[in-house]
Amino acid sequence: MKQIPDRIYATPQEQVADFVFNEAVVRVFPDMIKRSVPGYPTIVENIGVIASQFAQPHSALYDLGCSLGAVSQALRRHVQTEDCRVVAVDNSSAMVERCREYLHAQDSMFQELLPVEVLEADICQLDFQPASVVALNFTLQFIPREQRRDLLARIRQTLLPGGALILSEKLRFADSEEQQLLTDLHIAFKRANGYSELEIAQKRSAIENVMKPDSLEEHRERLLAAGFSKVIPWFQCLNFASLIALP
Ligand code: GEK
Repeated sequence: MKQIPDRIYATPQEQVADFVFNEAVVRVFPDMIKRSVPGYPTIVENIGVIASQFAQPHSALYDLGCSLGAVSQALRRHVQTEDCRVVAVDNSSAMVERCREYLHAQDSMFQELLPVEVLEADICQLDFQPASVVALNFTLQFIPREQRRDLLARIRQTLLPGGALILSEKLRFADSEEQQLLTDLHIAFKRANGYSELEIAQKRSAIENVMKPDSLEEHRERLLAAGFSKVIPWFQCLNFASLIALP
């Protein structure tokens, strides 16, 4: 599938509005996330691989903040556990509409995929069904900080024994030198992927009120406080990381 290049911030904007997951973003999202998040394709594919180790028969696999369903597709490529189903959730109607189309296209290309449903909903208001795998792939950072612990506690309660939460996030660092170095390296990554200084600066001011990263220590403490027993980092590339949290 040909990807439309992300040019959203390529021309100067008088006032850069807060970032929203609207139709304009949906159109360029696959290109945007691949050129902005170091390690994204590796993380997505391996969420499928990891999920295949934790999936339990007769359970749900959640993809929370699914965007266009990249994680749902990876889950369906890798998990073959009996009677599992994928539940993909996003609160952007533009994302949900396109996600349904993409998953439908996957259905028409492959046989015997896990069933999937795509819900347009706020993940903070969701009634969870018993689940063996929950993926929050770069979504928690968009949830208001004061709601994060409660959401994680509800995910913990919905997880079956032997299941897992897979949590990927942009990280911030308490040490200012480390924070500066990794921020500079992330900017270098974006530059190397063809983003101009103007695009990098405008995207940064669009996203800074909307996306609030935490440190690895904050994630670990919050996950333990929410009832998880163990937190295992399995991937980091620059200031982006992914963790497995066990119930
Ligand atoms: C991927 N996981 O491609 N309820 C539901 N969805 C939400 C909420 C909420 N309260 N808040 C934000 N979102 C995807 C990438 S993108 C990350 C996830 C990024 C959704 C929002 O609409 C968006 O689609 C997604 O979370 C975050 O693996 O763009 O950096």
